[in-house]
Amino acid sequence: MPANLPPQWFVAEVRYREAKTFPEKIQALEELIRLTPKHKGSENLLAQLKRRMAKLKEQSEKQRFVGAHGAPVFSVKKEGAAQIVLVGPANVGKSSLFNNLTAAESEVADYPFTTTRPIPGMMRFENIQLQLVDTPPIVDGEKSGQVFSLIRSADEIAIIVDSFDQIDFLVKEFDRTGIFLNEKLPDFLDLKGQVSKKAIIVLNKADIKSFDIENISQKYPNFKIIPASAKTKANLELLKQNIFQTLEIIRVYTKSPGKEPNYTQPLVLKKGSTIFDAAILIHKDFAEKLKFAKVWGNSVEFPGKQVKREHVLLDGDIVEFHVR
Ligand SMILES: Nc1nc2c(ncn2[C@@H]2O[C@H](COP(=O)(O)OP(=O)(O)O)[C@@H](O)[C@H]2O)c(=O)[nH]1
Ligand SMILES: [Mg+2]
Repeated sequence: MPANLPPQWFVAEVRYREAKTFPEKIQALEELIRLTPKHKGSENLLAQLKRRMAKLKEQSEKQRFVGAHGAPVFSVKKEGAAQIVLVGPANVGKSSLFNNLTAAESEVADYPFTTTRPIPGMMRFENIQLQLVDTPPIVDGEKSGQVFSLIRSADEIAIIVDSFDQIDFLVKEFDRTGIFLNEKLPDFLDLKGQVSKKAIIVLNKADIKSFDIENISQKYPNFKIIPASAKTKANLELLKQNIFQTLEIIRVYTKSPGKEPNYTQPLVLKKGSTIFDAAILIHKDFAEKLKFAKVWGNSVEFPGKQVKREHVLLDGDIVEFHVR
């Protein structure tokens, strides 16, 4: 059912979007809520706006205490097809998992705060390299600002815990600091500082802990939840696969007419990408000269099908570009 928004609503929406300070934002959002029709068709929108208001007020409150200057920000140069940041409380086994999954080495100990700075390492998954980043523990949104800045620039985060209630705590902290997990931000509410992140939950120490997976899945339906053990190495392959799947990226192999595909260097694209997107990745000029392509793989009904630039690719497809 359409929301049938009045013209003033859109004016108020622009004002809201352009508001810089929290008081301005809150005022503009109040106006927006007032102008939203109260009927069945606008129910969802209204609920969304109210949720946003609650969050804004909370953040505004928080900012009063934090002050303007935060700690220096961590940053880790991205390498490979994507960057995945491992986060979680102290002593849950982040560094142990990191050491098992990558060729790098991060210090492990049975006391908290062994890891004091981010450590990058490469994890091979099939024919691509993904960058993992080990981090110091998250204490809370304020004390762990540096980890939160890493999260904001990551392509995915792996939330590592060894007990159920730690998930609740972390998800609340992310929410509070404007990090939305596995949730799309509505376009018209795209506020500065709010980000949407892909995330996976890892229940580590499965060798000594028992987790009520069903209960956890019910509570966090948007997440892939993987029990694993850095100690016995149980489920580490499954974890890799799920880290990859959560990224929602596809690998596409290029070939020249009459030649074999290049399987060693796939083009890595966002899920939903087209032939044109793939061509742009090679070169903008190349994409402009594109006439058509031939595709082998899951996205076509038969091998070698000729497709247009709008054709949506799937993981594992092979593409032969034809240019003017
Ligand atoms: N039983 C068991 N112990 C683990 C596992 N992973 C890590 N540990 C232990 O937990 C402690 C903390 O590990 P560490 O990797 O330093 O945790 P971090 O602080 O999250 O980086 C160490 O004593 C590890 O040996 C696991 O899967 N099972
Ligand atoms: Mg550590």
